[in-house]
Amino acid sequence: MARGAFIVLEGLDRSGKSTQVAKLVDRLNQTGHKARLQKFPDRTTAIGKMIDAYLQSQAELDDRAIHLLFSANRWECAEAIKRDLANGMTIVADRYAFSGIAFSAAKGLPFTFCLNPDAGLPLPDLTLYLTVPPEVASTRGAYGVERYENLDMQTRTREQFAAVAREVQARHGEDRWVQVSAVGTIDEVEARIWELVDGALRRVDETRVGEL
Ligand code: T5A
Ligand code: NA
Repeated sequence: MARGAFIVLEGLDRSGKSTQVAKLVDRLNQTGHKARLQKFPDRTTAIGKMIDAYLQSQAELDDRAIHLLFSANRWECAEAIKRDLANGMTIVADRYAFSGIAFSAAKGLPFTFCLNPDAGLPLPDLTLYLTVPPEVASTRGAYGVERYENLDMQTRTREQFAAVAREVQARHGEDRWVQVSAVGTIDEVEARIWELVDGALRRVDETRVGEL
């Protein structure tokens, strides 16, 4: 049995990740694949509840401590991801380690500190990085009340995502990280994503999932 593909959608706030992840999971299931959604942070676990409180400013945490909690939240899901992939399930993740690195580096933590805790996690077969200019993002509703939802933090995170992209492409190959314009209607963006996912599904032939 062929293993499932591990596909990640990344991008700045309001780029439409959650909208597109939901559509992609539906379309995969409608076209004969088995697929499921994996949201990061997963706010339902014990660690996820601490992250949720932090994001809603109900709790204060040291920058390094919250960085490690975001990573721990991925590690507690890693075995299930590997097991499901091996059983032929395609997993579509709404954010992953790359958000963790970019957001923490944008706060000023050293880049290598930000990378290290996620080393060894399942390696996505394809990461689609959705990009929208800030002026388009701002038409999709004002930034909300959660931590990081402000223009200054978003600008610095955008710069760090560029560094993350270079790192992933250098270590794992250019075809693992692809930038996708998220400008246009939801259907237009969906069509762009589907074409890239379709290509990636054909390339996933090896049985073993790589490591970050
Ligand atoms: N974080 C996360 C870390 O610091 N470290 C980590 O390790 C991780 C994993 C929460 C925060 O945590 C940080 C990053 C974040 O700041 P979250 O819960 O994923 O992360 O963030 P959300 O606030 O849920 O998601 P976003 O604001 O980023 O939004 P999305 O998912 O990009 O966008 P979506 O799909 O919800 O769409 C936003 C709005 O735009 C509309 C939608 O209908 C919706 O109203 N829309 C469009 N409108 C017009 N045209 C289109 N093409 C549209 N597509 C969507
Ligand atoms: Na979202």
